Amino acid sequence: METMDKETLKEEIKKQIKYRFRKNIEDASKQEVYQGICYALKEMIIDEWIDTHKKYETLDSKMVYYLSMEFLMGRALGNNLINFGAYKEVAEVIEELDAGDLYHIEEEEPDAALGNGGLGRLAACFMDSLATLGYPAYGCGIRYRYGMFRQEIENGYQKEMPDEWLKNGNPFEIERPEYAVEIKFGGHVDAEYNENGKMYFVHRDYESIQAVPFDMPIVGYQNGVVNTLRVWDARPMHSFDLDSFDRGNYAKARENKNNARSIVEVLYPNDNHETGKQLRLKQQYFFVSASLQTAVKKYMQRHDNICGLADKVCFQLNDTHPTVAVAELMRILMDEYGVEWEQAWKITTKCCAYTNHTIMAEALEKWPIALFSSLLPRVYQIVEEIHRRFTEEIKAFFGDDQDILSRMSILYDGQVHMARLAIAGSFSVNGVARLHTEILKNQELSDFYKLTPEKFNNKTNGITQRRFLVHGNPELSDWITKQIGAGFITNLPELEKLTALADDKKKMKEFAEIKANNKKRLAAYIQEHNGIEINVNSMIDCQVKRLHEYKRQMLNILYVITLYQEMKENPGKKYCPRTVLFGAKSAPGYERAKLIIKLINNVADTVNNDKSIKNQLKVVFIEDYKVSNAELIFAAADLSEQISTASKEASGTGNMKFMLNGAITIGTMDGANVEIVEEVGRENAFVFGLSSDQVIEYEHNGQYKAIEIYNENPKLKKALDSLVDGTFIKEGEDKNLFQGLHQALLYGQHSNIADRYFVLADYDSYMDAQKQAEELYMNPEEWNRKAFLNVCHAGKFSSDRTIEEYASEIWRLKSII
Ligand code: 26Q
Repeated sequence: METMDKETLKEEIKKQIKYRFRKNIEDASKQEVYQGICYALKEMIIDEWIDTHKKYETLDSKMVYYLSMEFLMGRALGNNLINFGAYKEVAEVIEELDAGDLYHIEEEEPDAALGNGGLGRLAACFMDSLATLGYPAYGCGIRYRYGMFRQEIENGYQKEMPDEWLKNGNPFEIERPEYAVEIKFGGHVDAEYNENGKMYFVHRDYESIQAVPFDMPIVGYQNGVVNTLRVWDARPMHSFDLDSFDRGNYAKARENKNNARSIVEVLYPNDNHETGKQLRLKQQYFFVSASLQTAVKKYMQRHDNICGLADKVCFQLNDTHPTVAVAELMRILMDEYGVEWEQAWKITTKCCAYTNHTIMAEALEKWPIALFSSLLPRVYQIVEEIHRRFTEEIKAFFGDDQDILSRMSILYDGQVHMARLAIAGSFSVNGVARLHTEILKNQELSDFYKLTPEKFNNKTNGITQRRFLVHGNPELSDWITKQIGAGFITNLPELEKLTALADDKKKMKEFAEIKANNKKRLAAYIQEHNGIEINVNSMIDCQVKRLHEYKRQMLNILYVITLYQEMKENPGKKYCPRTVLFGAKSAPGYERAKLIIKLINNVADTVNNDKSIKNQLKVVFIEDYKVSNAELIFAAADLSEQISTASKEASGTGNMKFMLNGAITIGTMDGANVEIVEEVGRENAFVFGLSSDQVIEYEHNGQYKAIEIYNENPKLKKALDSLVDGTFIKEGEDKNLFQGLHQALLYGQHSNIADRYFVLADYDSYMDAQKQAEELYMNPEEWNRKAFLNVCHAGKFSSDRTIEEYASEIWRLKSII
């Protein structure tokens, strides 16, 4: 907040460039200017960063440790400048120095893509809100050498390229070798007895790896608070094994070194899908153990009795990925601090809280016992004992019911069930949207809910308006500030005050112009990165999110195909001009998802090159969808596609980002869409499709027959059959390329369930909803008004609200401001 005057700022930037690159600013590249600004800014925030942590210590604040395998941060510079309150000054200074413009300099920064999608981005939004609200918090994660892969589209196919985000260094991070800790893998455990005959356990013949923390500043919004995201790097314990070195085997001596680093080499690029790879479990234990050891050590520096830990520390588990924390905390308490089991369990279950992000069965984490116990022998022993006691508890409550035990046992069928361990070891279990939490309580986790109803609670997700409005859509943000002041930047419900302007023609025209400008900005990006020209006067219709069958990009492309076929049948007819944008990464091993990407690209090719369509329909697959280009897309969108099969999308957060930027939702009653529609009013959205109850009912009774729908609906039949009649097959391609997709929808493939995600069931009502959208779009004033009301009613969906709820209802934190 202590900003410098502009002249000092200029000197500082020039100085940084000079010392780091031996260059004067006029000779510096854009990358060098970018780094110069980062280091100058770092200098400005460093005192507040130090002071924030001093304050936490002096106040002996209770602290939340947000344990997450993923932090999808995106770029830091722009946001740090905004939150620090120096964005406009720096932008001016850069221009005065003739060093380019800030928008383009920001593009020099690679996205920190240490996450897959929603779950990782949520963690990043939470970091921003925690700092802005002044809550004592650490984000704890892994410093992956390679984050989410860079996506290239080649011939319509996804190609994965390594994400070398650290290539030019990471200006904001600080390495903290003095806080390195030891992590132990493998070996075996021996029981021994001390002189009093008390048994204790010794872990022997393990392999040690060193965890070295890197700290990244999380700047609160103009409040003097700077929190820390701490990501762990892995190193060999000793730089090389002297023993083998002495024997002259240098290569062997280096081997161990490579092994250690392989733990943090790469983010697993699977979203909502479990893989069961040993290295993944290593990653989990690695960062959890490092974070917990550090938290406990820090606590013990200020307190003499470990028993009060839960008064000062809370570990929030971001999904089951860090669940080994439950057993690791038990281990630390018992083996390192001599706490007895009962007492240790009390402490642990007062410290841990678990957030569930999915009900998709294939995402549930399970580890083969053999793998788990050989990698973490001592931790496994503890899991066994937790299991034994939990089983007693289940039996005492439900009786000896094998069905119930098969659904609740931590150890079952040769596997460690992580969600069950997380629930048993936590005092809080939360879902991420109201509907999702209800499904957890009444369906997926109903046994656990019966056993411990007091643990269950909802925390509807949110997003940070600092990134997704102030930074991503500066024109709209400035305009809103002119209308109602800047209060919404830290208090999003103030957007409600805008509602009064909905009847003011002039203001509504200004609002529409901002959207038009943002479309031009996006068009320039697409032109530069995809080489495609888009019609900025068309409806910008966006579906950007991970590629997953349950998210139903398939339903969207089927509509596109239908529309295309209609246009071909009615050559003279005038249609609502539409640009359909897709952005999506597929897990590299998810073949059907990859085929859907190929289908979208082939449809795009056919449609975009068909002269008879004129400018009425265009399809664009945006390569390498990521946080930084997402910001541009949200700002420019007219229509927000949120079309998952009801009950499958836990919350969604892209839906909120679109709403905040004045796009209208076309969506199912799934996840947070339910609450979005509740806030904005059903008349200001396009709602369609089966309800979650209907979907769940079909899943139970097996009565759903996709083939009947197909046979009874000629339009749908025509659209679907175009997948197998060669319409979208290019020269030289296998004419059966898309047969698998056709098959999966009509008859089922591999899994043998036809149309698992009810695409055909929702096709008709989706068509209707799309027709309504087109009709409304042809009436620009009406469209604009509804889009505007979406902005006005987006206040609930700030992650500030979400974090306030976590802080008061789960963590019991006190703000330092
Ligand atoms: C698990 C095991 C092995 C490898 C990878 C994984 C893995 C990785 C990522 C499993 C799941 C994820 C990510 C899940 C996710 O992003 N879930 C989304 O969370 C959002 C925030 O709560 C919700 O809005 C979305 O609805 C939900 O899909």
